Amino acid sequence: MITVNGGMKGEEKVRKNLPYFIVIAALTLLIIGVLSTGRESPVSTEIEQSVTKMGMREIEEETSIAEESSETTAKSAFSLAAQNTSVEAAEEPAEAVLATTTAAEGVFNVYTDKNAPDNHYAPSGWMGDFGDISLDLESMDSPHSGSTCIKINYSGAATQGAGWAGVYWQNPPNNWGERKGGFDLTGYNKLTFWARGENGGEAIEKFKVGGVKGTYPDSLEVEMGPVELSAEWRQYSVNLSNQDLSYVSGGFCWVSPARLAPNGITFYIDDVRFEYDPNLQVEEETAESVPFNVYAERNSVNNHFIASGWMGDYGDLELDESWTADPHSGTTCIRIVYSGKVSQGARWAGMYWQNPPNNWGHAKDAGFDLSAATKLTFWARGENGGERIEEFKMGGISGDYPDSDAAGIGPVVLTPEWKQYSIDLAGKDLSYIIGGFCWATNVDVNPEGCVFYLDDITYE
Ligand SMILES: [Ca+2]
Ligand SMILES: [Ca+2]
Repeated sequence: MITVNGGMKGEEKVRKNLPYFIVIAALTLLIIGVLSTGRESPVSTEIEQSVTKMGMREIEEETSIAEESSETTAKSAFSLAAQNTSVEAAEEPAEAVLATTTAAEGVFNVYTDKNAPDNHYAPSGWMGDFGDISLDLESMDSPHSGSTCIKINYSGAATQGAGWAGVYWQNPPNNWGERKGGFDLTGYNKLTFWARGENGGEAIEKFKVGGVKGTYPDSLEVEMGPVELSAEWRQYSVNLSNQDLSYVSGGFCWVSPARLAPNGITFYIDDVRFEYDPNLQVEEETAESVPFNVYAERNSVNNHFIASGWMGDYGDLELDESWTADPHSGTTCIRIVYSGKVSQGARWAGMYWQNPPNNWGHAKDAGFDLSAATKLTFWARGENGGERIEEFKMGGISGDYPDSDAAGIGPVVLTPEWKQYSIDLAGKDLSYIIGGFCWATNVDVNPEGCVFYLDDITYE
């Protein structure tokens, strides 16, 4: 399981505030539209129309927007679904819809095309740095099907300070589990979607089905990722076999951290739908294949652990994971400065690469099964040579959900040239690894501190 780097504690708050933000934004747009042009808002995405319909009924009645708005939204299936929900008729219609689509074509659409009559969810759930997101539901830029696809730009600018962003496709729109909604999708066993990046190489940390909490929580939460998109359309699949699909209000979701979009990314999505595949097997929890990187390059989607666990005199440490001078591979390596100033009085310092970030053993179902690995290799060099690292290790984090084992080497005296080191993992239980890599040293063997570099930290 991959978890978004940082900011997750703020997710609930942002979620709760977000609908009001969208309502206010939609109201503003509508008023501006009415005042300036005498017509409805020029921004005519379905999300805003749906919000208008659901959240601004009083205002609609007071102004004369209502007729135009309902005429427009009547074309959108999820607005109809939202109206159904608002009269507490959620479950029966959902089952009826399921039966119809199963018999007719075996698919249940989240999105196929702008104004398609069977789009069942609205991309209304903007999360995290929602100001970093722009979303075009009717992009005509080489859609995979029909005349339109969804175009998403994520600037990665961390406008709200969360450091991540994402969008849920919800039913009814803006429902974070406070209201009954969604669909009983029992009988479907996978979600498929088509995606492409503007240039290729865009990384999305995860796509999800379900996972909305609240009073009426989704009956499942399944994640897939990370995904590195290609410039050509490609179909992706989320295996839902053996999952409880009896209540799905969050039909589809993408979430990604800003660190994977340092210069912003633009990507496209089309033909998101639930399907039944009679040949699909239940997905076993399988070990990761090797090589498996802890770190290879800055912002790489293949970096699987985060250097979040600073220990001892953490105030003595500086970390730069984008160091461009003389990397071992690619264009970047890691530079670590240990000042040896004993800022916290510990006289030692160290750093864990964790999954998810800051996981000291409290996170359930975290980390990776690295049973396929027989060694952990990494490249290191010292600024001057002679820097002494007391221990390089993996695993060893305790807690309620601890690492399944630990292994290490040391002390290691670094050379000024890159040199590869290896930690033997033969015979180790690597079935649950949350602390992917670690180093530690102390001021007694580095009285003036030290500067050293790491690159290509890899399970093999
Ligand atoms: Ca389409
Ligand atoms: Ca590198």
